[in-house]
Amino acid sequence: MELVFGTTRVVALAGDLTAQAVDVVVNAANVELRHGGGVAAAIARAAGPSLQAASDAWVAEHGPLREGDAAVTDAGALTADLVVHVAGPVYDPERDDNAARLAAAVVAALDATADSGRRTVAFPAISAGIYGYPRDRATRVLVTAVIDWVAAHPGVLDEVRLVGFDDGAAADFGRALTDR
Ligand code: AR6
Repeated sequence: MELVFGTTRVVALAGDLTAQAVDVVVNAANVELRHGGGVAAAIARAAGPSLQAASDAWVAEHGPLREGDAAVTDAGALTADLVVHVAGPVYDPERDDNAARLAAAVVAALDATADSGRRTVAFPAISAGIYGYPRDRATRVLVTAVIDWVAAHPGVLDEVRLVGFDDGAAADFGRALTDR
């Protein structure tokens, strides 16, 4: 599934985020940048030890990542040049700001990608794993945030890839794109 907005493609697909041939891979991190589980652990494993070391150095210098901010590290052995780490919200059904917090993570990742001068970026379904955000809703929030950002930043990125780990996740991204 693919939509084109000006010169920017927004693509939904199934696959392994760590294998994407893009400039920037977005990590669904925690604020400590301790990449112990989920897609973060997969990225850390595929990138090699330099990624966790760079993440530790980032936290030592800046303190824990704030929600709505991004930390940029090199990508070690990944095909990508950079990893942009953002922390999505832990989903809390008692709160009414889950979507705004998730959208802020997306914006932070896209801003950091643009600031780096890179033009292609791949996202996982941030918050939709260990952080418990219902995946169909998380993917809608992610897609809306991406499309709004792309509309506000024409010509800045060539491709935004939304990578579901399985066909179900890719279908959620695809539906969210189609329904826009
Ligand atoms: N490629 C693409 N998607 C993946 C991959 C992969 N290799 N592996 C998992 N996913 P999660 P969160 C999907 O839990 O909910 C970590 O421990 C997965 O199926 O990685 O934001 C961090 O360090 C799900 O749909 O991220 C934090 O502590 C999506 O990626 C915490 O988990 C996100 O799941 C963050 O939790």
